[in-house]
Amino acid sequence: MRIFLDHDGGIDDFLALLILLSHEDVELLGISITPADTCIEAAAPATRKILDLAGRSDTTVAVGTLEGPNPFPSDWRLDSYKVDALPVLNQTGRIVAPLSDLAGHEYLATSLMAQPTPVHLLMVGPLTNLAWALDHHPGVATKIDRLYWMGGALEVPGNVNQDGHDGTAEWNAFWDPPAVARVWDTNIPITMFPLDATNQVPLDAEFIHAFGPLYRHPLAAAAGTIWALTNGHVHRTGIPYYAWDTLTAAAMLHPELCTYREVRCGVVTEGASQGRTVPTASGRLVLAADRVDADAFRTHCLETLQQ
Ligand code: AGV
Ligand code: CA
Repeated sequence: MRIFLDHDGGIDDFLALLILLSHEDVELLGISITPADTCIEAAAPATRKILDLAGRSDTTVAVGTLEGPNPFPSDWRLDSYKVDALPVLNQTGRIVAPLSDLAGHEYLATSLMAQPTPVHLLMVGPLTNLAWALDHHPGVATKIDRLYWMGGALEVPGNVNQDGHDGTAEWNAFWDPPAVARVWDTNIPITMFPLDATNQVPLDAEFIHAFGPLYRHPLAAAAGTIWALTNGHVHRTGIPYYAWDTLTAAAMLHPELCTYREVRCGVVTEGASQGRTVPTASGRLVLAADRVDADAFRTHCLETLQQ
């Protein structure tokens, strides 16, 4: 399966990458990073170190420079510095996986345009880079077999908790609402993984502890260590940390982990509900992940990451 990944450098994004790397049949064509839920200067080396750890140092990473209107909280963004410093990712003291000379959006567009046949595009952050690519290289739409996107909230509350916002939006949509509208305005087949689905996969200490006995497997050691950084989140905030992006990556490769339903939805681009994805009869048709087999997902993570 040929896949291009765009992630935005959150803890969960690195786990999504680890899931891709744990599948031998995944041909990872390249990675662009969106500077959203991250400090990009830490996210780029962390991403390259994960590629090196997985023996995929031939994969190129491109640093995104485009920003949406609504910044992420800085304490979330700083998590990327913790990931980049983890001993499990710094065992050799050097980085091999190359950095692109191109900015993230340009690398995404160029890589897709170079594909002989359409590929899967996995986006686990805002849609900013793809929106730019569509505006500047309209042909990219024909190079995407299907977009798999972690984002949106359909029948459940959003997760944005900011002054002036009504809380109906999910963060990846809220960071850059016009980008969602731009992507919606295409014929690209889309499977979205909204909070309705990802709310079913909160992380808990028992699951994270289960990686301990797998520590001799490099990808499991990295996954367990990175996930351990989220431990206690629920005690500090009252809200669990979820496997939002990890589920999206796993279900792209193993669709049977979820059920799906067709939904028509629009996106609010301005005002107090900006970033809200609203089911409406006049909206754009997408496939939305619905029910999740959470036990199968957890088992899948534990089994595949020990490859
Ligand atoms: O809204 C979910 C998205 C996912 O792509 N991100 C985290 C995942 O990478 C934003 C987010 C929501 N709540 C968060 C987030 C939290 N408590 N910490 C960090 N990021
Ligand atoms: Ca993310």
